[in-house]
Order: sequence, then structure tokens, then C-alpha cells
Amino acid sequence: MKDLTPSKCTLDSIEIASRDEIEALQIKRLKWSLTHAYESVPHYKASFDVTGVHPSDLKSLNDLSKFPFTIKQDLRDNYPFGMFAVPRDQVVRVHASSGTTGQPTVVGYTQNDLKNWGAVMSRSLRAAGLQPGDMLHNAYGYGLFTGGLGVHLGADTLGLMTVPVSGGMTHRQVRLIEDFKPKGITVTPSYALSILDEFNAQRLDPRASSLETGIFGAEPWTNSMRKEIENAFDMHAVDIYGLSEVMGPGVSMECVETKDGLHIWEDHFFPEIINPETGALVADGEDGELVFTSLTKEAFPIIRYRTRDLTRLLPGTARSMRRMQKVTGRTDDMIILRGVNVFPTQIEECLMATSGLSPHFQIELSRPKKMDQMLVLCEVKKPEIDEKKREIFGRNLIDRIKQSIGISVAVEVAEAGSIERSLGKAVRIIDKR
Ligand code: DLL
Repeated sequence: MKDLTPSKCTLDSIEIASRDEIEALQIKRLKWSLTHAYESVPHYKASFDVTGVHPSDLKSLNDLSKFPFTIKQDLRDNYPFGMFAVPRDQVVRVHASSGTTGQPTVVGYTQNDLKNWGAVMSRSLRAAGLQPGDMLHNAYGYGLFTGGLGVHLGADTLGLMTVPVSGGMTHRQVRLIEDFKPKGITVTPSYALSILDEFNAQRLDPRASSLETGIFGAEPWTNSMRKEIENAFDMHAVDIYGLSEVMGPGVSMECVETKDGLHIWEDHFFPEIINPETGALVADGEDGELVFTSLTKEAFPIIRYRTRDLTRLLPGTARSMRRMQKVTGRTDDMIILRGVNVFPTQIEECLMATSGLSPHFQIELSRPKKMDQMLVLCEVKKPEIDEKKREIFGRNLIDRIKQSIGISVAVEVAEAGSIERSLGKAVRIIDKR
């Protein structure tokens, strides 16, 4: 793999500013953001008033913890445009969540918001080793989902040549990578695996492709998966995080030179970590739920939004801004199996460490005889593996899960290609309880 470390002189000065400078900017912007939300969004006025706080109570960054949280239900209750803080005619773009688990949530952007999104997203692409003039294959879905258009905006800002292929038609994805020879790819890690399968199906060597860096996010993935993808394509694999309520992709980004967690673009998004049960703030370095407050957003300011994503905050390394560790999972994806907390990423770790199995998997939960049971559905890596061998691989996985997570599960090892392939975010859990 080539060294893609960006030259320091290409970075925005704030990326390598002192902590004092960053915090001075944050407090100034935070005061503006709280006031803007309070004065322009009835929901925030009501929730601040009920809690007995006013934007003028914010004297230091620590005072933010006095302000009330915002949760997904608040956004649903204000569907579609009730949380917008500017007149409708200043909103130049909307995005929305899929709404598969209830009322969709709608977010909006002013012209200035798009400019800022383009700036943080462009920073993220540069952190992955891309430079103006490079070509990017963008396989995140275009549409209401923020992935495709968000990345595209950053790529335009940085000056990349973007191939806006979106998700799906995997055969064509491989064709375009072979013919156009992009340097970078933006895609969910699970869909990257489907593209990898297609390379193999077409008897093309993915390591010989032009790809040098891949920017993977929108779903949790492990360091074991990073190794798998890096080896398969002979390229760097870095993590990108974001959520539509806060902006979209580009809230935080891993740097290609360190790959040690994601630097949060703290000049636009202020992070906190709380205990998900009590809501109390926890110190940097401790695990908990990530909470974000936007510092510059005009159309859709968001105050202390509970992301439900679990991680911890760490000091800066490649950049001055704090890092968040790779997200382990969401509070709502946590499976409690006979008293043990389990995340799909832990199953992924075990699967990747078991030889003979492909990285595609799903988890089926059922409750026969009032006891929760977990069945891990996976498949062999290579075609034409006989049943006896499949049984051995399955047993190995059962043992590994028992040893490392401490739970007893059932495993079904199917033929290669049997597990449903992802075209975007993978569906990991099938809950039949
Ligand atoms: O997934 C935005 C995005 C697009 C991020 C492309 C990165 C790349 P939503 O659809 O609103 O937005 O989903 C947000 O996805 O709260 C996390 O649970 C999860 N998620 C996003 N990025 C990561 C990541 C986009 N790198 C939700 N690791 C978030 C783990 C992630 N989970």
C-alpha cells in the first residue's frame, strides 16, 4: 500500500490548531447555536424553558450539560419541517431517514449549511489520502439517504472527479472500476464485500485494481474487517462516521496515516459522552453514548442529540481535534442474550477469526420455550465445500463465540453465496421473537 499521508500544508489551519484556539471557537459558536435554536424553533424554546435554562446560561463549554437532550422522537413529533430554524424558502436541500422503524425524520440545509458540509466532507476525503484531481467511485446510495449526495458535495469541494454510481448493479460497479481506474471508493463495508465477491466471480484480481483508498461507513465494522478489505484490495481502508440528524457523512473521519479512530470535526460538531442509562456525562476515555450539538448549522440546529451510538472520546493524534473510537454498535442493536450484552460487531470479530468462513453473516433471534436463542447464519468462503467440513467450521465458530463472548449460540453454515448480500447498510439482525 502506498503512503497517502496528506501534506500538512494542505490541511485547514483549524485541523492542527491548538486546543485553546479550538475551544475558543467552540464556545463562540455554541452560544450562537443555542440562541439560534431557542429563538427560532418552538421545540427548543419549550424544552429549554421546562428545564429552566436559557442560552445566556452558557458561560463555559461545561455548561452545555445543563441543557436538555434531543431524541429521535422529538424529530418525529415535529415531522416534517417543525424543527427547521429558518423560513422554508431558505432551505435548499432536505434529506430523510428511511422511516423503516417509524415516522421518517426530515433534515434541512441552507446554502451555507451545504457549504460547511462540503468543507468537512472534503477534509474527510483528504484525510483518506485523496487530492484534487483524483478520481472517486462513489457507491453510497444517492437520494434521501445522506451518503451519496453528502460525499459528492465534499468531492466537488475538494476537486475530485466523481463517478456518481450509487449503490446496486454490482456487475457494473466492477466494470466501472476496471475501466475508469478510480483511486478512491466510498461505500458501506458490507457492500464493499459484495463488490469483492463480484470481482472474484468475474475472475478479476481485486489487488490489481486501481483502488488505493476506501472510505467506509454508515454502519459498524471492525478492525478485522478492515484487514480483510485491505488485504483483498491491497488498499487502505478508513472509517467515516456521520448521521443525517447532525449533518450526514463527514461528522468524523479516520486519518489514513494513523487509522486510530475518527477525528471529530469539532469546529462544527461538539461531542459529549453520556451514560446511556442515567444520562450523566462521563469523562473522556470512558465508554458511553455519543451526543452531538451542532455549532454552525442554520436550517436544522441540533442540541445535545442522543445518537444511540456507543463509543468513547480520545485525544487528537494526526489532527488536534478529539477522536472517537470506532463505534461498537447502537444501544438499540444491543442484544441481551440470557443476561449477556452482545453486539453484532463482536460476532463479526469471531467470524473473521474463524478460517473457512466468508465475512457475510446475519443473526436470527428467536424465543422458543421462553428462552432467547441466537442463530448465526453464515457461509463458507469457497464453493463446493462438503457438509462435513461445513460442520467443523460451524463448530469452530460456536467455540470461539463461547470463549470470547461467553454465550452459547447455534450456527448454520450455508454454501458460498447463500447469505443475502447488502446493497447499502447491511441488515444484521432478524428478530423473530
Ligand atoms: O449513515 C451517514 C453516513 C453515510 C455516514 C455514509 C458514513 C458514510 P444515517 O443514515 O442517518 O446517516 O445513519 C446514521 O449510522 O447513527 C450510526 O448508527 C451509523 N453509522 C454511520 N457511520 C458509522 C460508522 C449515515 N462509521 C447511523 N460506524 C449512525 C458505525 C455508523 N456506525
